[in-house]
Amino acid sequence: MSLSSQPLVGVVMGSRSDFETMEHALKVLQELNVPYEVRVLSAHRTPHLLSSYAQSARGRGLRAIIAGAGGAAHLPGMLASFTTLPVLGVPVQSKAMSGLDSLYSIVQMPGGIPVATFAIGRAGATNAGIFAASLLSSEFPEIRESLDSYRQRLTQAVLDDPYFEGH
Ligand code: RP5
Repeated sequence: MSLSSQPLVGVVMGSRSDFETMEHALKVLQELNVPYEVRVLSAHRTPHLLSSYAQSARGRGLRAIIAGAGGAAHLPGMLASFTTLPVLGVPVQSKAMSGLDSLYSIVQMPGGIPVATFAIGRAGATNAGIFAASLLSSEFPEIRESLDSYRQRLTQAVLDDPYFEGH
């Protein structure tokens, strides 16, 4: 299928304060030519909006949802309870517990309602973006090509490093 500007991935965060982390998912989605939309939705502060967003997501053409939250991070699990789309959870690094609370909240889903859980913070947000692109890569050849060249650039950066043992 060919790409249009229609969003394929929803990037959701529990608070505007999560943006500094979640922008790394947005950056890599952009780099990989994946059309996305962004929303701030809270499991605690806007539960009704969260449910309508998740329940309408598949019908609006989304293929996956990336959800980042910190602390008592119910957002990814609650989204997953309202949709069977893949939900990719990013634990945001909290101040009180350095993100371990967020990680445990997101990763410990009961059997039956999965959330694919990524690393705490920036690496997790980046990898969630790349993983969403991987999920789309069989359906959209342009995304597969973007992923291939992204991987080649990572490899080349190592080969170009003056401390690389081949130099
Ligand atoms: C969570 O609470 C959010 O995902 C955020 O990481 C955390 C703190 O939110 P704020 O108090 O900064 O809005 O729901």
